Amino acid sequence: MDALRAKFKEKADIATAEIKEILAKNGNKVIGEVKLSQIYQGMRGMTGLVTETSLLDAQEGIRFRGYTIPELREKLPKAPGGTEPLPEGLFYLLLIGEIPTAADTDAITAIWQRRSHIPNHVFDAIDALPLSAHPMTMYVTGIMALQTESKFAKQYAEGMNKKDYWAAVFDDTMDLLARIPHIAAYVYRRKYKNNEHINPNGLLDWAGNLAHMLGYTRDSFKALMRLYMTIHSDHEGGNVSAHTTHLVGSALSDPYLSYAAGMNGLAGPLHGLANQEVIKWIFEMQEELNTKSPTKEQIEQYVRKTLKEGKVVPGYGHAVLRKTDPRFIAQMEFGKRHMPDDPLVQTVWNIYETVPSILQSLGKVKNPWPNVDAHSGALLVHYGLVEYEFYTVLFAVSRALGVLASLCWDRALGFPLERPKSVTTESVKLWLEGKDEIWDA
Ligand code: CMX
Repeated sequence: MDALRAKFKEKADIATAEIKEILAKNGNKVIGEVKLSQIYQGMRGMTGLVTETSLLDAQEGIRFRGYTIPELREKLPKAPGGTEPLPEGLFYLLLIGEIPTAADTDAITAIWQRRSHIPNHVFDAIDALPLSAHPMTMYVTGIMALQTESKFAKQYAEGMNKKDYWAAVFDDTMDLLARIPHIAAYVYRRKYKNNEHINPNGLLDWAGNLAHMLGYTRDSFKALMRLYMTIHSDHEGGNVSAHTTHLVGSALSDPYLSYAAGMNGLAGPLHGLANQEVIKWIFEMQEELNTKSPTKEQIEQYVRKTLKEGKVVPGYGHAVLRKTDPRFIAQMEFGKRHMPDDPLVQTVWNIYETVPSILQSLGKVKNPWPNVDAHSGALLVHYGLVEYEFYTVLFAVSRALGVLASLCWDRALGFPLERPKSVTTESVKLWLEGKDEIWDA
């Protein structure tokens, strides 16, 4: 822990000095321009924040610290005999900016095992919710109850020097990451497995242990969890979950409060909840057509019906990406390797061959291609994890790696309270008439 923290501080000090110099020389340079339409239409394409951990290219997809997903699958350390990267290594990469050694990765596994204890009141808080509550509501309730353990909140109340914010955020980050797999598994076993819980296995890696606590023992499911946790972790800074965590953290709300806020955004159907919506939509299609393997013609008709009813096709489209999401492709490759004959997985591939041309023909959808959520559920169903309302919780566990690594950077770089300017339509009208000088200034 101390070695990782020291290495992070070393990197952050170098970056702080670099940014200071960049701003001293170039702080007045103009980056892009803001159109009126962008203010009204979700700030698409408007550069407005710095996120060090990853960068999204509309054509190529995500790069984590400069590395593509195929590169990471090759370069990041793996579990003994494993084929997929360990998320611990991905976290090291996001935090430090370098590919870790196997020893670096093992050290993080050991820290997270040591710090994984969860106080009972967290489970009591989850238990206070009705079983009918959505798993994301239970999960975020667990995170909020765990906020009692925040070192940042405690040290701030005691009067912390602002130079030390980063260290307290770092400590909370490591504690939170150590604990969230157990909270996620608790939610799953409580809601779907008769409240029969499985103790953590201190010999397993972070994602392997999550698989174990969920109750799925096959090695290939553990491999899926490692891949899943790695590819869902980060997608630069503007997406709802990352941006919300960053925004709330800028008020110096501690990492527990900031992460919980971000995950409430992930729970929206246009963002992370789309992974449950995809499988729900496919199950409904199978039921309506009375077949487990609909033909491409049947899929086409069902897609057209969905659109006619004024609904979106879940798992398709993206606010930034303009081609097939490499996270979709990574999961497709996993499916081809482990379950090529699974009818549901094949249906996902048939949907992939059907939907883009239909969405393209609408003339308004900017990206007709599948995103990460189009594929993930079918892989989980293959292993028996059919309770699709739980899927966004898995996304949330993974997303913690990215948004918390970024929060460490936010405080280490001394980023201030985020507070963009907003306008009213009245003020826009005055501005258009050349009457609102204050806004121009
Ligand atoms: N099905 C039907 N219509 C779609 C569509 C889809 N999959 N994707 C976009 N459109 C529509 C939009 O609803 C919009 O229609 P209106 O003008 O009538 O309002 C129009 O096409 C233009 O939208 P866009 O600029 O292409 O997309 P946005 O940047 O506004 O939205 C997203 C992006 C992801 C919200 C949208 O594509 C969508 O709703 N997709 C389905 C939900 C989904 O899969 N979300 C998960 C995204 C990944 C993640 O965050 O996990």
